[in-house]
Amino acid sequence: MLALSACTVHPASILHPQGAAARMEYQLFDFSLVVMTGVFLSVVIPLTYVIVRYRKRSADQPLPRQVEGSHRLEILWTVVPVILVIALAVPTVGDAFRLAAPAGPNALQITVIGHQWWWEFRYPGLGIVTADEMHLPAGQRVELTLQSADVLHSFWVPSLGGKEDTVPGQTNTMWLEADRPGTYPGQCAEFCGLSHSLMRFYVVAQTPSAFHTWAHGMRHPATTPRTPLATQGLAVFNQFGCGGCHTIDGTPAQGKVGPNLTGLGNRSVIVAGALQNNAADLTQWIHDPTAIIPGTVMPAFSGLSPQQMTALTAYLEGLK
Ligand code: HEC
Ligand SMILES: [Cu+2]
Repeated sequence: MLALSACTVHPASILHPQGAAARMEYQLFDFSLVVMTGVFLSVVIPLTYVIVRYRKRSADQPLPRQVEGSHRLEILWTVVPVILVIALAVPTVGDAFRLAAPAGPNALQITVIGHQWWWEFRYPGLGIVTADEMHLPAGQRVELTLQSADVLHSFWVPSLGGKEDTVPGQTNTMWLEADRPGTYPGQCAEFCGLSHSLMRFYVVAQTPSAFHTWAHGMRHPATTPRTPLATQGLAVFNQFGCGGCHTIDGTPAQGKVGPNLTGLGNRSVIVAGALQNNAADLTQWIHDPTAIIPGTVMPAFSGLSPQQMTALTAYLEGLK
């Protein structure tokens, strides 16, 4: 069973690094595993041999000759561990500095803000603000500036790099890079309240041209509804005060409590990846958010009629 459990390739695994930062960390992991396995075997094999070879064979067997102290052995088992600790420390400290170094002038800058319980991604150079899905160009270094809107969170994309905390009132940085286009799951790795375990997100690495297409779409989002149904939806959005908490660029909705909904139609997931981006899931969310994210500040809008809901979701889905 144990051997079989190693068969799946899980996308969120430090054991399958998909970028430069993750690979450095994985190589350290591999190296320590080899060293530690050597230490384990060099203790357990002689120990097992001694236990079997010198066990008490009969009740009247006398005690063996008692010996005490051996300078040679004591020097050996002091010097060997010191050498091993140095061998582990040199690459670890070196990588820690390499990972903390600035990502270079060509790095794409993204600000990551942890909220209870969702992730906000801002691209200061591109004028984009979004949530849940962090897009980046594959093969290019990305420098992350990490902040928190409320409590401690920890940003973690296992297959792309290590964890870095988002700390209230403080700014941390890290860099990461994805070798190839793909979708890499991430999650909050620091207990941050009731729905901590639901605080997920995705890193969507794209070819540079696909990334630019995405960025262009996000910078020039639809702001006016394109169908009569969506126009009704905008009225519902205003009537129920959604704009008090949500921003939609180019509209009067400028709320800052919840995720920025600009370009929402371009996303594949909503609500920290707990739901898909379609009319049915949006309806479920707007009707009863606490059923999905216990403790969320978004109130339930159970008073919407089915017609109002259809119009509202048509408006939201059309934001692309
Ligand atoms: C009191 C503030 C508040 C109000 C009012 C509010 N929301 Fe929200 N909304 C939030 C918060 C906070 C979240 C993030 C929940 C999470 O992921 O944990 C959210 C999430 C969402 C999401 C998912 C967005 C994403 O990026 O995943 C949608 C869609 C949404 N709200 C639509 C609406 C609509 C439509 C209305 C009006 C009917 C509305 N909200 C009213 C606070 C609010
Ligand atoms: Cu968190």
